[in-house]
Amino acid sequence: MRLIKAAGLVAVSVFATAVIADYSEHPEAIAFKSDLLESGFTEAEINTFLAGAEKKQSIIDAISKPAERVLEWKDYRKIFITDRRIKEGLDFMREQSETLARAERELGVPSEIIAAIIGVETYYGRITGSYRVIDALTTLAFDYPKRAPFFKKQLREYLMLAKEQGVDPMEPKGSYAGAMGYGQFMPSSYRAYAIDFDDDEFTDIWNNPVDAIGSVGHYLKRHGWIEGQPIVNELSETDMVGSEWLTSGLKLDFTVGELPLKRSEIAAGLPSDAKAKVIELQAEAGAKQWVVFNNFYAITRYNHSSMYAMAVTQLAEALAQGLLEP
Ligand SMILES: [Ca+2]
Repeated sequence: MRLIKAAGLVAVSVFATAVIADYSEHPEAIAFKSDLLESGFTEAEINTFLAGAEKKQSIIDAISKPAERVLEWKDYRKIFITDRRIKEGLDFMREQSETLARAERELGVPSEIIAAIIGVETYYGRITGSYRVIDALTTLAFDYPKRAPFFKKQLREYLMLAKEQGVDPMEPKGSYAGAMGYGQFMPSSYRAYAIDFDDDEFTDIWNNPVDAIGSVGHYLKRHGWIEGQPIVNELSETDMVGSEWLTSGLKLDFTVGELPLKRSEIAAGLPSDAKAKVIELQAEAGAKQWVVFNNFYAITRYNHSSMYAMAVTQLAEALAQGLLEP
């Protein structure tokens, strides 16, 4: 009798584990399901998506430790500003020169900035992520409470995107956070900002570099990129400002006129009411400062990090320079 009871308990606990592993039965998924029903999915569809999704501990481990939070600039920079990334970027820019030129003309964002973003994100589309997007988004929506509201929204957007595009949601792959394609767009950004840049009536930033280039340019334009304006200017040691001017966060807290800039060239011809701030990062030789402008802020809308925007800017400079060389 005892043995049978014990065996029964074991069976129950195995069953309970199995239930939690299936996202269609996960307690967190119940409210989510009713949201999706309102977005036009059937209960059977939703259950199929969620039951087919797998929880991945490696995703939770990865998101708990993004590079921006643990590295200093001198080490972060070494990941992105490399001979290889510059060389592959020049190849990409030559292959896609027509599309990049058209994006620059129509969207006002320089070719090398678009290329640099795609280069930093995915090595120009070569490494776009190996997790199934459905696994990444369900794991983070239901088993990572800290960001659950954000990832529930992204999961909903993803399923809507797949439906709109006629794509099986169990197929696409992406980063551990569910970012997809050349430019690593999250599902909500895909739906809001990706564009069909080759006019084949399918917006494909997963596999189509033309749509990806147009979409990255469009994203920056919609996030306030101003054509022809500078991004950043490095301050020499004698131009550096006092620490009281180093505000936290990414928002441009000052105007060019308010900052104690010692030479007018530092603001690169911007009007005195143009927004700006000074950031300080740890370079090889110690602390370094840069004054950053509107277009730097626009790049941080892609990834909320000064180091990210600085890496994109410096990679873009290296690419522009490389194109001039024979
Ligand atoms: Ca297209």
